[in-house]
Amino acid sequence: MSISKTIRDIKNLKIQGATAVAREALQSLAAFGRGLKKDGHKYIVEVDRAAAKLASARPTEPLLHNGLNYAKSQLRQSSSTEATQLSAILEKSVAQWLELIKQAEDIAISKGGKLIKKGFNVFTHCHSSMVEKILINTWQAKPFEVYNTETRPLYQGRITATNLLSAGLPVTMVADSAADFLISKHSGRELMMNMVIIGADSISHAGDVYNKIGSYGIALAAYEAGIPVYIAASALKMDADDKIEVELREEGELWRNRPKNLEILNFAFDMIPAKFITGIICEFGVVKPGLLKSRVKKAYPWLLQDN
Ligand code: RUB
Repeated sequence: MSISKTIRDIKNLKIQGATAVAREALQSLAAFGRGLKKDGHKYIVEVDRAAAKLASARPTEPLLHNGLNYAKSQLRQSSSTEATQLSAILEKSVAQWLELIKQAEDIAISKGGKLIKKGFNVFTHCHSSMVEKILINTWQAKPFEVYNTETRPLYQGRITATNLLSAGLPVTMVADSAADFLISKHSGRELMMNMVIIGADSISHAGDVYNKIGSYGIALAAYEAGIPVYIAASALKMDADDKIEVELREEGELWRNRPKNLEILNFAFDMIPAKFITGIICEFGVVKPGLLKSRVKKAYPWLLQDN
């Protein structure tokens, strides 16, 4: 896919979720590199330019930003100057990044599955491919119930519900505004959630997690009710600069024909403080949020170079 089409699809959420965004963007960078007929420095400058455009398509996505930086650094380290050789390096670095994501997913599926017990009520929010994979892969062996949110304003919860239902899992949906009450003890014994499991877009060095707007309230309600909150996400989502910028999206997503002069703040994401998080399910197993940075430093020393 061309860079501009990929950016369009990412911006309008045809491609959604941190992993899909990173995957598609990196693949389109590799395709762009294949078609580039410039040698040496000019090749690198063009790739940098395309990577910058892809990075700005969604500002709250370190899996994308770190992947682009990885591919750019591999190009810079090479002594090759011919376009065909540079293209092969770019292609290889993208393949390596995608393989790291895949390995993280495989481990998370197995480690995350162990946390779910037969008969559990599991609560999730938005649509995370990582969470979806964990739930689907675990359910056959030990059936449980899933509760999820519709996820306003763009209803990504419907993607989760549809995909889980097609895989045979029972799903009950609530409005976003009902999530905190459902999770609280006041919704009654039968509706007690056993765990919350949600994805992540970005992880700070202290282990705070940025995810779809609404995640903070859900985690707060779970913390108050003593329900464990797990985040399923590759550690490659750690924000290298630790300066995450929360994406503000177009006002019309919230109200297309809104009254004139109405100000709308359409936050795409919010932040769950590390203290509400029981564990991050990732390629290192289930890790306490405060300990993730040291694991990242060891496994991916290039990711946090100056930090
Ligand atoms: C999606 C979202 C997901 C994370 C993780 O938001 O918040 O929970 O991106 O997804 P949006 P994954 O729909 O705005 O992209 O586990 O697939 O990486």
